[in-house]
Amino acid sequence: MMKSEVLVARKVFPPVLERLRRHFEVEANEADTIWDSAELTRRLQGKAGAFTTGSERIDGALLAACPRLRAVCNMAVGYNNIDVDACTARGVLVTNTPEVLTETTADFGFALMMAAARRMAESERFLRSGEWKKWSYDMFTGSDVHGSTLAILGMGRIGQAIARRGALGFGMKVIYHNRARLPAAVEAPLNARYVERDALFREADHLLLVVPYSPASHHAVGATELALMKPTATLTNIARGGVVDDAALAQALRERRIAAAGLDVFEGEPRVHPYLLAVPNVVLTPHIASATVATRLAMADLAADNLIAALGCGPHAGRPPTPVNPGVLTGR
Ligand code: 8YV
Repeated sequence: MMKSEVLVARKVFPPVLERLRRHFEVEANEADTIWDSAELTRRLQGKAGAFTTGSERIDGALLAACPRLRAVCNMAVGYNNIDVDACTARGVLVTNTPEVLTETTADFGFALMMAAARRMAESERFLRSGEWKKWSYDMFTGSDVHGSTLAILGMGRIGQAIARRGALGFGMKVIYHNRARLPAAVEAPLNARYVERDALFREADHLLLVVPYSPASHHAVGATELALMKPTATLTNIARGGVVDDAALAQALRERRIAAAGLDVFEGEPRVHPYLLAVPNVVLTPHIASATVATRLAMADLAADNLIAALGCGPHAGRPPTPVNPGVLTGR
């Protein structure tokens, strides 16, 4: 039987690529170049499947120009880089990588929040630059994490994993806001309290953003929300750039209207707003919340499993483990 052709749009772990090669004719991006949409469209000609990451944009125009495409398997839990409705309309299956990154990403979100609260990046820069001449009583005093109020916007899998760390490990009071209130059985072990949106910003000592990006969450945190926050509060974003208005945040940080921020994602990344680069009270990391070797491998393996099954190969042929638009499968 002729093997289907697939495109692996970014460099991945060699064993994952080898596994895909057992089932498909694979065009791989060994140079790990970021292709623009024209180049991506050109490379996808004749391909039945695509292994993508958050860096590739799959929209209606691309789909129209790639009529043989049947599956887009994203190596990410978020899929705001993909127009899912356009895919569904064309019978293209979309898959993502939930679960496998939950705990790793929660670890990082918590670490970033702690780094912001305890001014770790700012104080390290001070030490490295040779400015540390003496101890002083108020040098890099921050705000406590233990016993404080942890506010979570977006109480999905990762939000709940962060809440567990805060409630069970650090004695934090957990409040959250979500599209829908969680069942009491989920709230109870965390002592988590559902609050209205404004109350979340007002009551937060440490606010963590874990909402998926969509037009509804665009600039969910802007000047208005920042104005509600305590001057001692921190804000940590491990969700997506665009959930926060980065210019408004930089201004609030500069004017110390909130104490500090931890940011792993940015509007228009890998570009970072120059104002954010200029303020001291922010910890900046390059979208690495899921970046442990084990988790990235699990994500790549799951994306590969999805692609193999979506294109009718392997032991789970026709039953990819984590479809985003499973309705497409029933139509096949
Ligand atoms: C990825 C992420 O590193 O899973 C997600 O949604 O944001 C990260 O884990 C990134 O999207 C690369 O695909």
